[in-house]
Amino acid sequence: AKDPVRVLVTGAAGQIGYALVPMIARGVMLGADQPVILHMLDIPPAAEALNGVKMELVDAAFPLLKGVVATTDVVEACKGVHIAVMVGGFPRKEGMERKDVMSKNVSIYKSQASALEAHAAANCKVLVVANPANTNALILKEFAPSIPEKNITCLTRLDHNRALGQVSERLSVQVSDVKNVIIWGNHSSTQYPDVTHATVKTSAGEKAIRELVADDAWLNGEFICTVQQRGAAIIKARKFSSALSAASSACDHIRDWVVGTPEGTWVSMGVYSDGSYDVPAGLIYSFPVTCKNGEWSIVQGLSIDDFSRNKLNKTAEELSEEKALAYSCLA
Ligand code: NAX
Repeated sequence: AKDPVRVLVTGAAGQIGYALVPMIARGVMLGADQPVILHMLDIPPAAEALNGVKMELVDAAFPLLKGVVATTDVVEACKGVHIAVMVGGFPRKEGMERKDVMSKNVSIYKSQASALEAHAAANCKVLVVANPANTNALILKEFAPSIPEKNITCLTRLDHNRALGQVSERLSVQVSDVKNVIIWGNHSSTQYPDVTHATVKTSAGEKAIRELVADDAWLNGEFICTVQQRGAAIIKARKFSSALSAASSACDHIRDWVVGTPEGTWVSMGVYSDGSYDVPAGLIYSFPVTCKNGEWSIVQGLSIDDFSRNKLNKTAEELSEEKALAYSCLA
């Protein structure tokens, strides 16, 4: 039998946490033969609710779940973890300035970075979900310098999956037959969902989405807006932000990173930019990646037309501004 993998979920008493921990305990994230020990962190006001989640995990009698640590102590939470899914953060409340929200999250991610650096297992893989996800991940990277920068990522897989879903609905094809969309940039409304290289499996082989949809106005307009604004549409409909889809996409992100992407398929991940596609180095930016042996690599050599170039730049500019704002909060 395999040794259990320790998975940290911060903000575990929240909405996404409540959807995510049972998925992890069922093997959705790491596989049906991989035992797990869940480490759940939240803040003192949520301690009782967190304990309730722990009770439900016990009650569900998950065969793969070999232990649960539920705590408000960040050191205890980070001890020996192999995977850290950072869902906890400070939400933007009505009337709050962007800078105030940033400042709260910068201080959270700074201190959690130090705890991970000191107490997590060597080679711990980190996924930041909490917004502003890219910039929180960047702060975490800055304050955990001994964790390899390749191990610190943020979630844009939900946006990627939303793009697959929109194409599948538009063409009335199975979502599993659609692949290689790309989310470029920030997990925000400036992200660029790009279908230029995406394909659909048909009985006549793989076809380009641009050929099958044959409606550039839709692909360059409504499609992009729908994906960018999907989070807001969910809030409007549900009165709460996306939770089950966020949790499921977080599992997809970690699973593909650990197990690998299928041959010929890429996914979107927010990763530390090395300057590929002329994206400024030193931002956490969403790129198309393939994964193998537990490491991601940015897909190289894709053609970028003027329409796309402009959109890649816009979202990079926003991330540079966020980075500057985050650093001004540190000063
Ligand atoms: P909730 O408010 O339901 O849960 C957040 C939890 O984090 C709460 O239980 C809170 O007590 C806890 N928390 C706050 N500060 C903490 C700290 N310092 N340490 C540990 N825990 C802390 O929010 P939820 O709907 O679960 O969303 C969580 C985060 O995900 C938000 O920042 C949200 O904006 C972000 N999202 C990111 C997405 C993505 O694709 N990257 C999509 C979904 C979601 O909007």
